[in-house]
Amino acid sequence: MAPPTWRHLAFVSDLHLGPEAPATTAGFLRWLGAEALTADCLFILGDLFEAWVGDDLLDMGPPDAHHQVCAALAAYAADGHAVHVMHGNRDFLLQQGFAHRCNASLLPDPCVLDLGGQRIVLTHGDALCTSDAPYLQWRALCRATEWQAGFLAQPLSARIEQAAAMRAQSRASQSRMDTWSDADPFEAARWLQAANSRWMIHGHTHRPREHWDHGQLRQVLSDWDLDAAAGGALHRAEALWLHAGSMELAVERRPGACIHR
Ligand SMILES: [Mn+2]
Repeated sequence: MAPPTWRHLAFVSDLHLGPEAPATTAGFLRWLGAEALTADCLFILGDLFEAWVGDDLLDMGPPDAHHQVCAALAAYAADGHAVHVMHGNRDFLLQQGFAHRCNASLLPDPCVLDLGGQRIVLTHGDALCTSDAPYLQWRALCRATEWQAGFLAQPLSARIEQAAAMRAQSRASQSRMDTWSDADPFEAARWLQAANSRWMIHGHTHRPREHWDHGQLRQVLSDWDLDAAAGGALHRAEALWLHAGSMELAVERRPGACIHR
């Protein structure tokens, strides 16, 4: 249940921040210190980071983009903004050490945001991609406590190496596919029905748009990418805003960061 004092809510996902995305990371930090200050609450619906190998990275690794982002989120939260973070398929190992450091709370996936009686289902979106059976198998494995305990028991350097190998493998399999998997609208409709809701916000698919179907609204968040090679892929960075008035709720998509460098 959202506190009734919340008027402006910002939603982002799929920023894929980290040392390999310096422009996107800088763009997010700028946004957090400017436009995002008008939000009462920030929802990060998965894949804030390109990879997360364990919260101990913040204590042991040399300071890098991960530390910068966490420090900026902590400052943002200290300024009075609520920060809620959901796991994505890249940063599912974010745990309480991270949350504590950023003064953020971790959201279960999916969860329902009750905004003045309007029930909004929030999810990263990867579990909606039901046509990708191998991925769903991997998802079930890597979300299991036992797998995570085994992974986290390895030294940090071994985990960093392993994560890089997994990302390389994932990139290779994506480039072999003509289209990468999309959310299944029927699965989304089932989730909405189960949650007694008609409104869903998710990310993951990098296909930002609104889907209206049988009176149900599904809003897909934009990914952020300000590092794409010039002349190649488009630079993207967008936040979804909800503005709660006394009578109504306004929805807005706004550029999340200056796309000119
Ligand atoms: Mn994702």
